[in-house]
Amino acid sequence: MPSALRASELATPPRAPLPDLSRPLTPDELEAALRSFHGSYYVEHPFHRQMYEGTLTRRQFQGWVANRLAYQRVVPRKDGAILSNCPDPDVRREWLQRIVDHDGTRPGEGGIELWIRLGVALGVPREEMEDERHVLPAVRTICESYVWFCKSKPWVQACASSLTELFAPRIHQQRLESFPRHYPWIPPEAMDYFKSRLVQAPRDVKHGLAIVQRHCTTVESQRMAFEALQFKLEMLWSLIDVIHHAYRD
Ligand code: AHQ
Repeated sequence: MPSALRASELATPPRAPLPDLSRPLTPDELEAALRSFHGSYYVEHPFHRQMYEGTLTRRQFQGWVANRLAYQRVVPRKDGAILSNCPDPDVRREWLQRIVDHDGTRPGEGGIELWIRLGVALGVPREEMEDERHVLPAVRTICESYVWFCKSKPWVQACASSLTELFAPRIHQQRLESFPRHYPWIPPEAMDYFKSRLVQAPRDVKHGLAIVQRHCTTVESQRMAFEALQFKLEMLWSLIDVIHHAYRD
């Protein structure tokens, strides 16, 4: 008799059945199978639903932006881990751009700076963004797990974990549309980060997908690519779940 046990809210992302791997998938089938995980992307989380439906409070926005900086700051570190494990100079040359996108080429530039400016636009003082005083221990642990994953797994699996960005344009577009509509107190310059990702994410996905399609040609390597994507989907879900529960009114 199954128990009546269930978490108090949508605590687990909707899960699609794993793709059928009775034989290796062709590159196009592999892309379609990776895209079939879209239902588990954290855009479906109640916190993000509240965000684009217009019911998020300033405090929730500020808790979110301050904590999400911890994620933005681990991105170039996990990309550095991938570079350290990747033997292919062509891949390294292209993957390197991701670090420049986040760190810029000098202080005061790059995506992490744009995220800090988003925080200031949402009302969190720059000093409180930069010193991470509001970052929850669980958020920091979850973000570090992404770095450890990319340090410890084969580089192609680490590349596969970045393919949650197959689904990211939708979440950035939703913010660009919903913020002006529901949150007139948010200044337009706050959108700069999302606009930058609408350009960078599709470019990164094209590169990451090509790597996975080129290297994952067996049932086992394709299964590991799905497991890498599943890990990252659950990592992002955990991240927003902790923020959601920490800042509920
Ligand atoms: O701002 C984001 C970003 O720079 C990245 C890098 C990429 C990766 O390599 O894992 N993933 C990612 C994501 C960013 N923003 C998230 C958001 O919700 O704003 C989405 C996230 C992703 O989907 O992985």
